[in-house]
Amino acid sequence: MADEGNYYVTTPIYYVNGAPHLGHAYSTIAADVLARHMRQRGRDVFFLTGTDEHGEPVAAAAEAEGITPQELADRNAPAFQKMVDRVGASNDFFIRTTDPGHIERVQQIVQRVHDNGYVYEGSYEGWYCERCADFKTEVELDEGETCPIHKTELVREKEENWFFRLSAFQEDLEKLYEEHPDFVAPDFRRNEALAFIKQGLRDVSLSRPKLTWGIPVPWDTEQVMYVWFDALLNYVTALGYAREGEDLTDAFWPAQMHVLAKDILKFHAVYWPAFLMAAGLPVPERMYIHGYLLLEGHKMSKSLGNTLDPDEVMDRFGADALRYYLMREVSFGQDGQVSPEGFETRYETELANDYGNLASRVLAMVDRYRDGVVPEAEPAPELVAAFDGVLDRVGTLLDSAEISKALDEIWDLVRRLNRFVEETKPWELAKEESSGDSLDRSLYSLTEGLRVVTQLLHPFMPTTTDRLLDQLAEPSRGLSELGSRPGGVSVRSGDPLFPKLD
Ligand code: ME8
Repeated sequence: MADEGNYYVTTPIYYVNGAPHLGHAYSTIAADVLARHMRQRGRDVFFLTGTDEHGEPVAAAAEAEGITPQELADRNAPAFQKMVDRVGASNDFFIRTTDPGHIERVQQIVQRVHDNGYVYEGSYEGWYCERCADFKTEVELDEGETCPIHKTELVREKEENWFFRLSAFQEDLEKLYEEHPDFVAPDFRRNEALAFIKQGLRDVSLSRPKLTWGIPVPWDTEQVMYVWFDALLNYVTALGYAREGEDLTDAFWPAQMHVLAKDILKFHAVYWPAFLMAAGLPVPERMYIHGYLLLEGHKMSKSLGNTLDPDEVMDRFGADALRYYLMREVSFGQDGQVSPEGFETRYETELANDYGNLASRVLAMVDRYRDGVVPEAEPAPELVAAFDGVLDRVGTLLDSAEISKALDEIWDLVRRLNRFVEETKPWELAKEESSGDSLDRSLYSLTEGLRVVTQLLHPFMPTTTDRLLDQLAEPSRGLSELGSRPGGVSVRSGDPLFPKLD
């Protein structure tokens, strides 16, 4: 596992021109799992999320509604804050790019990039996607000059404005990728970004002359900053004013992990490190590019309706079930289908049966056969073998944000514990006085196993595991090894963790 210094993790900041949806919840939950896990390891964590409020996409949406961009932002940002809270995110700050603290710091940093000689006035003509707020290069274009992401026709735009000398960082970026193979994960995304760099970098717009909704360029206040540099800088500016009277920049920059999806790879993996270099700031350690949740192609479901609406799922099943489902169903890094049917299957077979039943059975048996007191015994060797090294394995996977792989490791142990129940059959051991030691060992091992997996699952399902750890009389939300807690502790049965579906 990586050294245990500070850990700074971010999500993209979401555009306020629409309502929060499952995709936004997904990135937020993923980053939250990492933040919570790192806190378990005793690292000092800063977790940032927020909203991207400037630029064309927001200005256009406001215009369509006949309100000002600021009004639109003020109306929609709280919906994102609510979503973030609802999914149980433990973010340390919620940045809005209209925060005066952000605006002021963006201007300072851009001025530095200018003073360092990486800005010039020029003109540019190219294919522009308004929804991406992005000039596409020839290789990025889909057939017929359409946007590869939105599939819409692009506009031929010509503008006179300020440029960022991205081309000056060609060699530095290639070197960065070579020296830090972990900079972008998964590998196929790294290769994609590197291929983009290797094809030859062209300078990019730093400002937009026609737009008024944005941060004024400090040396030319007739123009506003191109929204992407304004937005990317949130990762640095937030540290300057998130905690009143304190500047966290030295403690937390560079970030350990940016979490984002493939749609914004180029901005993060190419523009962002170059811009930081131009400002004389260190580049982030890693970024993880996850895939898209796909919702099409699923049929009506009686119980959940025909979309996987995060609010609806959370109303009925709580945030933990949604968190678990999203982290488990889609292999992190890949695109993946999600559906109400898929949710119900995982809920019943894994949450209610594999885990919920395991917890109920173990606690009920300790209650019935040992008056609720965990017996004193040594852990069974077969479980010791299964649990051996799991903290390192999960930790190493989460160091590289391999979230679904980490969850797979943990779930293998949940299933191993269920098999252990069937193998040792405590209810039969309880019939024979002479099997007392074997029963003690079985119940001790099961309680320990349940305690250890529940701690490991805590970042994924904070509320449910809090409850279960309380029932297990385990005060720590950290991580521990199987057998590290002696018997003699009183535990409590309770209601099912994941009640069966009607
Ligand atoms: O791009 N599946 O904001 P945005 C998974 N403001 N994740 C998804 C998703 C899906 N179907 N749809 C969206 C922006 N996301 C900029 C970012 S950062 C400095 C500025 C998630 O509101 C995913 O994280 O369009 C994706 O990268 C992000 O939302 C895009 O959010």
